[in-house]
Amino acid sequence: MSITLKTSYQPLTEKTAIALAQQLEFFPSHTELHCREIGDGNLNLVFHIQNNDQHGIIIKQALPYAKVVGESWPLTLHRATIEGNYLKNSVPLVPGFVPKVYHTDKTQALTIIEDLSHLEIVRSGFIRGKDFPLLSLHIGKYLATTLFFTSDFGLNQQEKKVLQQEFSNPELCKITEDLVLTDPFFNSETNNFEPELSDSVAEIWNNNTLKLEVAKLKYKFLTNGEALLHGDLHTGSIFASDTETKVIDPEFAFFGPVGFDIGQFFANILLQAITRTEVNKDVILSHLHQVWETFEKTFTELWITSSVEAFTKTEGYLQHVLRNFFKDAVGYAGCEVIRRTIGLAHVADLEEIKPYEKKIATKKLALAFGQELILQSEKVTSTQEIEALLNKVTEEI
Ligand code: SR1
Ligand code: MG
Repeated sequence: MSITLKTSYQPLTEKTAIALAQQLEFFPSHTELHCREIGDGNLNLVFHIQNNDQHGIIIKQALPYAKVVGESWPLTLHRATIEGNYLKNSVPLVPGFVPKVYHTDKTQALTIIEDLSHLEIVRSGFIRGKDFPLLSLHIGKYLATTLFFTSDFGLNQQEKKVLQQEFSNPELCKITEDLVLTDPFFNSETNNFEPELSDSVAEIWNNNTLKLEVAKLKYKFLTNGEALLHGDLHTGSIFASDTETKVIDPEFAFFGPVGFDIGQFFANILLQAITRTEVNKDVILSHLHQVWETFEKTFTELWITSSVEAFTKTEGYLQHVLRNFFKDAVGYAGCEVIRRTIGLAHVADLEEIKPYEKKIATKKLALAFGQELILQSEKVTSTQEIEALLNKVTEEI
């Protein structure tokens, strides 16, 4: 059966995805192909196409609305162009840590990348008890390299401003501004939480000191274009194995505060850590320590070897910059922990906890811990102190 592919935007089906792969000659003609729609995220279609020898590609297509809510929430297809451009920009910087991009199509909102089916989404792997021993070493290097070379420390001022225009991403930024940095702190319609959490949630909504800190973090997110961020670096945006790590889904990319990317990674490690018992918690927390250690070390090396900014030789400047990144990361991590507990988009780490009473107790812990992260972000100066804070909140609750 021959399938005609439209020239105007058309959501793919498993059949038309195969037809597209054939038309683009990813496989020799007459090869038998198998396709499955595997998208389990909130926004897009994802097709995995393989031949009988297990060689394959992944076709990602943006939908013109937010899948998690439905057609009532229209969403720009331009995010596919942002995603393709981010990956193309990152390949030369961190070739090992992002997938190869084979093809992009603006009209069809497509990004076709290498097959990653030999890897596993980190969030699912963690829930199954996997360790991913190199994950935080890889993500620390990935963060330091992508962020340094798109910041004013590693990129020429003119080039940065041009790149900043290319990565203007207002609609996707608005999602984060609302869902991460506003709605969970007010009685907003997008929030979604169990009635048993009402008292803890009311505490958040009534805490002016907390809200003032969140307001500052949101303002930084709105105004501080430090470097090109991935913009949604949670453990569902990372494929890994024992030896490999690939960061995917950079459709939220834009120039924002460095601490946001680091903080989202911190938060999603911590969201997994709080679901664990003392016995198997350390292996997860080691990712928290190692990601920052690696980030700090790699960023410092790049600062010394590859800086384009005259003031980077000024004593104390690097320490000042790193301190601000860390402080912001702790604050943004707190916002992410809270929004993944009571906001619109939840995480399986918490949702899959059984029985129900244990899920509620863990969510209460997440809310208390998220608040502490935000409130203590000025004081906390190391990941060991974050761990100590988690232990303190766990004991108190
Ligand atoms: C409506 S989108 C909800 C969430 O999914 C994405 O992965 C982002 O994390 C966003 O906040
Ligand atoms: Mg995503």
